Amino acid sequence: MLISPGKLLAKINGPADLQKLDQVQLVQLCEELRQFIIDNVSVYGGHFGASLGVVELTVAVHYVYRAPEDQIVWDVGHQAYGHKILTGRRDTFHTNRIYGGISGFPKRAESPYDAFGVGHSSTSVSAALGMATASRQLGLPNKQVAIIGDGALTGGIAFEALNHAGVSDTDLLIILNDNCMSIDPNVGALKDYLTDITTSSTYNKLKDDVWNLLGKLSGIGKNAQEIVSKIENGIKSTLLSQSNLFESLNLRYFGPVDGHDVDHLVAVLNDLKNIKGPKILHCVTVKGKGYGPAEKGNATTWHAPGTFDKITGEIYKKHYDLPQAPRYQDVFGHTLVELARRNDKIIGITPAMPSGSSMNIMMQEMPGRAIDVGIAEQHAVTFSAGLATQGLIPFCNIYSSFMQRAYDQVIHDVCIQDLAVNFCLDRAGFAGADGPTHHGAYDIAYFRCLPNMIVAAPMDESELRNLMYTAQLPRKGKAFSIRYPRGQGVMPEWRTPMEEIVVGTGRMISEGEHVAILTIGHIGNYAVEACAELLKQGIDAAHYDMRFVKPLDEKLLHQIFRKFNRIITVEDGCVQGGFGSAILEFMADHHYQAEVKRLGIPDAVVEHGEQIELHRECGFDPAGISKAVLQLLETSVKKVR
Ligand SMILES: Cc1ncc(C[n+]2csc(CCOP(=O)(O)OP(=O)(O)O)c2C)c(N)n1
Repeated sequence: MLISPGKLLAKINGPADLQKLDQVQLVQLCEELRQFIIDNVSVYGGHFGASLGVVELTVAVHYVYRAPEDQIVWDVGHQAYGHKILTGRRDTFHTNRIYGGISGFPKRAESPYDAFGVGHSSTSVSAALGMATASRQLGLPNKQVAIIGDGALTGGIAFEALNHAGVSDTDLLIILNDNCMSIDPNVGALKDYLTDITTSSTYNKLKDDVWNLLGKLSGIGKNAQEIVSKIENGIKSTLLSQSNLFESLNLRYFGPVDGHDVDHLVAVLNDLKNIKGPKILHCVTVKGKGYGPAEKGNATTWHAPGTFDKITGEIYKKHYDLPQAPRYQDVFGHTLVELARRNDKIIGITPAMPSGSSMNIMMQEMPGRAIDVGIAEQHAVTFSAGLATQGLIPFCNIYSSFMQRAYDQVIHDVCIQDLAVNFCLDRAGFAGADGPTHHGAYDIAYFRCLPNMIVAAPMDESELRNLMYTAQLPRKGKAFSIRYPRGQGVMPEWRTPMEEIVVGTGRMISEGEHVAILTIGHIGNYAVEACAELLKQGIDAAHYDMRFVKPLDEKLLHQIFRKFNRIITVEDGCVQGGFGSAILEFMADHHYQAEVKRLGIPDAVVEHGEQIELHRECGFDPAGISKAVLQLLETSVKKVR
């Protein structure tokens, strides 16, 4: 179903067309853009509230700045739908996040208007500052704008960049898109500070007084450029730097302004464009703006609601006749509460993903026992390490791809000190529609090489519960990581009694003669399907769910390598350095000889799509596993001949 744009939007094939409009037409364009986003996302799904919240900002920025020469860098990028639509992707927007379609995030390979690829948060200021510094060095006149949310501003790298930007010789503009929301309500002292400077009558009066005074002194009225040159004389800096965090970092602070007043935004941006030096414009916006159900409803739900009826606001839910297996994240969330009730040393930590990880279940049921630390994965890990030094049992839940941010903290603060921190890695394996920035491809490889690290993955809900149960039992040191994928498991009756799994033990799922399939984690369920299919063709494949990549179940592996000389490994993770590599190392270390075929994520950037589409593309869906078995048997037979 192709969705028709409004009259003005239909004519915008790039920012140049937008810039031809009269400024008075921008309000209507905003309306049409907003409607186009609503029409599309309600049918095709995707991120929602954030893009609606920046419609006016997007139009104003593209009206005033000259992309792609001027570089507009979006943070996270989930709010950049309007930007995509205005920059030549209106007619492909219905393919957003769909296999083979456009990406849900800005992506350099997709468009020259996407100045920097994103998906993970808090990078925009660093990237735009790099571009601004390069322009200065190359003598280019172009401008750089970083657009960052109040949530993304809680990430450490954003502060590192502000710290640098304040002493940089650039004209960088940072636009702070402040809607008081991350995915869940934003947290931390900075959030309070931003609310404070937005609403504080004392601060705003002080600021107004300074500006009025400057206007009077200079006798030139409120022209921002001249005011700023006066400000440089020191009056503003002495008065305001004591009361404004950004001013004290040497960034000129403008605002707060209404981020939904497109006219005013255009006027302010036109002024700021000519102001030298690094500066920040604080825009106050509303997530979901202009769509009643999102504006009035739960902003977390409307962050990425799935498909919905745009008239009634009803979010479509699939209905099933039979009970369905739960999502792994919910099994994690409920099991953590169950364990925490019995073990008062347990504490939950999430970096800004309470609802994404289902840690919100514990936050609601046991306030104070689960903590959202903001978009701060590095801090989440070291904070967990600190908790562990005092004998608490942290369950630090971080998406596999976001954990990449905290690698040094895992090594330096957890593993080297041999601290017993539990890491639950959600979204391990292909993440699906979010694409390569979010695929949890590398965690097996990046964790299995670390000392004092246990690496485990459950094949089903019951195993997840048992691994979590095992991870909270008393142990001396060792980090314990448990990875599981996005989406549903396989057990509608998942509340099984919990029992310990001896660390480093795998299990046999089915016996066989011709070939052994070794799997790790949920992907083992594909192998079950493949074995059943192969059996129909007279091929008897054994299947082992290894459960641990580290330590490996060596006893079981000796049995396997003594019996089989044809082995297939399957993992929803990178093949290089992953689970299959661990099996090859075992084989080499123990002088076995076998033909080993490793299935998993190849050494390439795999784009977005449904998880099953990506598994198929990479050859480890059930049919791919069967095919690999047949090929292995065939090549072995040929070799014997
Ligand atoms: C490193 C990292 N951690 C977590 C996330 C998940 N995430 C995506 S959007 C988002 C909230 C961003 O909030 P904000 O920057 O305020 O933007 P808003 O959605 O409110 O417009 C989070 C936590 C991420 N993308 N990257």
